[in-house]
Amino acid sequence: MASLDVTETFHGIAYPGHLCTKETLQNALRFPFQDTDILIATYPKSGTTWIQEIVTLVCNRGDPHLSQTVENWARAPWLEHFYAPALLETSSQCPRILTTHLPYHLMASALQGSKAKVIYVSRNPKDVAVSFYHYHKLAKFLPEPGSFQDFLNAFLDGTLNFGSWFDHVKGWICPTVAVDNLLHITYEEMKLDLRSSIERVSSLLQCPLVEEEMNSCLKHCSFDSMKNNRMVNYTSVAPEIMDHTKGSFMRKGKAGDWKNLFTDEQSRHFDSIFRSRMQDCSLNFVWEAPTEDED
Ligand code: PPS
Repeated sequence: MASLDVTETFHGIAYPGHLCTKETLQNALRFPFQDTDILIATYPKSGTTWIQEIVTLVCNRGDPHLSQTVENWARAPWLEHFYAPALLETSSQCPRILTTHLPYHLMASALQGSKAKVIYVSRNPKDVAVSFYHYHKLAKFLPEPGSFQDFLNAFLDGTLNFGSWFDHVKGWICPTVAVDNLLHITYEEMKLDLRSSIERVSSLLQCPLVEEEMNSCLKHCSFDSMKNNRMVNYTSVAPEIMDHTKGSFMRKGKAGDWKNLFTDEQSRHFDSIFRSRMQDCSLNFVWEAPTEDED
């Protein structure tokens, strides 16, 4: 494990050297998928931990034992992180739940011809930027974020760790070669109607749930449950790695929180870059919080 201030640059994208090396990133590109695998792909702060929890619960028919006893990164490891191969070698979990923040174009050849099921979660990018900004203050393996204005410029330029949000979303949603078995779900859909989002996941995974199992999934993947679950809230991470005095990983869990940080000018500038970068992609994002969720 490298020191916290190392950045690894791989195919033009920066990654935290604390978690990834060129070798671990290269290995992820050649990952031998099994047909039963489930791959969660996200740009950071888009709902990764939430979908990891949903998938874990659906695969276990609502039984929270695994999600309350094994940390998310151990039961749904990031393929590009240094610890993944050792974990997967000793795991008997079936199906395997895997996670990646890598862009589609880097994962394409490993996925080609595979029957693995892929779940891509996206979130409106203004909320992603705000969540990521706060996370940079907490996570000691990411660079200091500077002012929000500086951070936002870097987000829009695609120079942050994990690269450009625009390229990531467009790559996975409009891939050059169609990915079989890909479910695209948004953070806002999960906020608005968690039950039907879980139904879509259970249908992709061919794991139909009876009412009691569904209710258990709903209960255990609610924001309040997850905020209090040490297996997903990262409170067990050492303070040298995450400075818990600077904030919580499970911060607000809201849609539309960007309105509390963006100025009108920042929002207008963001909209114009968004329009130009996304003109070749017909995705519609939900930018406003549902009424009951407003601050
Ligand atoms: S990471 O670091 O990429 O794995 O982060 P990720 O899990 O993708 O994103 C963290 C944000 O997701 C919010 N979150 C939730 N929101 C609503 N309901 C549930 N159950 C939930 N679980 C996680 C979390 O609070 C982070 O968003 P912000 O806006 O910072 O609160």
